Amino acid sequence: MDAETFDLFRTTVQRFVAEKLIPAEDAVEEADAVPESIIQQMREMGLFGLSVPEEYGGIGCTMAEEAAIIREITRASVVFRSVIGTTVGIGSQGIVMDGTEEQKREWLPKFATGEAIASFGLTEPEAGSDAASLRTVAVRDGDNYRITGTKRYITNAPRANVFSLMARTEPDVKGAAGISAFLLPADTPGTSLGKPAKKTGQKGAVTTDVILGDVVGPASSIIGGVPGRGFKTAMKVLDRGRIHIAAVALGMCQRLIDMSLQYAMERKQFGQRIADFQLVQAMLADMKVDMLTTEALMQSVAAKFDAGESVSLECAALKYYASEAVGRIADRAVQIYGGAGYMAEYKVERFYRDVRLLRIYEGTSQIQQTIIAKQMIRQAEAAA
Ligand code: COS
Repeated sequence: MDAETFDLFRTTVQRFVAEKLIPAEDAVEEADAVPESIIQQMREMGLFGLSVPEEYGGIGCTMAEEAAIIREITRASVVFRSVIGTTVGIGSQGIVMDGTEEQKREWLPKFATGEAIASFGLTEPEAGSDAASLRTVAVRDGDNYRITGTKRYITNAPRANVFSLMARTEPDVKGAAGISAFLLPADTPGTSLGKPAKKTGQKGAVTTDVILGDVVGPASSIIGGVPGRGFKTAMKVLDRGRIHIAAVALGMCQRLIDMSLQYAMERKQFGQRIADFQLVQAMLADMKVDMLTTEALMQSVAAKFDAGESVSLECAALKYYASEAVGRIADRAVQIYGGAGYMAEYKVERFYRDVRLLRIYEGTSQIQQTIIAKQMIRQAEAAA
């Protein structure tokens, strides 16, 4: 996309966020659901197809462009992003990165229009951070596999038309090497959903278990057609997803800073606006520094990703920093608002709860730390 077209697209998204999404935030929170009319508008704007290459009908954004658009969307409640999040990110990217041409042609055009929604199934009741210990099994039966297991906390499961899900095809192989990634249509007999999870925040984002009771999937539905490569596909998808999550954090950083600054400039105590007190200024300044640092890191990591460099360490560092930064910013926003910051009608308490998840999903901060440190050690060993 040339710069002018991209700017036009970004401006359209900004307008949509200001005119449609932000005004709908309270109703979404109240109903615990995003209205179908908004989802339809997102389809019409092409937002489900941000990351689908143009040859398959998508917008074909670079990572830097995707991050820029996601930042705009998450100036509204992060729940709206969640509607498109798994289709733009972790649900579809396994196919883009490792899928066969046939798999790409089958699914990507449908993701691009939002006709099909993709969801990602890695986590299980007994396999969270230790993803390679997953227990869902896929047993070969002629040209098919019979898949049995439970996938946990699956975002967009009730909306999904297809799951990119990881299962163990080699029962005797422990760990990562025995895992394959399947493309399983959500209406495959034997597939059912658990109850919607009651969450701390992000009301309107839907998350349930996906229960697989002897589900039959063809061997041709393995991503890339070769068993045993699913864990690596999942890890590559998560590397990229971590840049996306940092963009989610950046949008919310901006929103919370804008709200806090405005409130501090309006609210008066001791005869003057609280923005003129240096202890409040310290909080505003720290918020800004956190955001600027995240922005700079984002720019460098997204550029390296787009240049095809190996950036697992950098993706982990960015996700770690961005999600912790937005947590600190949300905490300071509540503090600047004072008593009002604890009250639902002022919204910052809601955003404070919403962004808490960013430090957990797509790899906890502690997992990011271990990825960074392990790679540092590996690089030092290789150089020795
Ligand atoms: N890209 C490509 N390949 C990767 C990779 C990456 N980013 N990370 C690991 N791999 C490969 C390794 O190279 C290794 O392959 P070989 O055996 O051929 O060398 C294989 O995958 C296993 O890697 P490793 O031994 O590092 O795996 P671990 O079991 O130690 O786990 C972590 C690695 C902790 C990084 C992984 O389990 C993880 O990311 N956990 C968090 C899961 C998560 O984010 N869950 C969120 C759910 S989705 S919302």
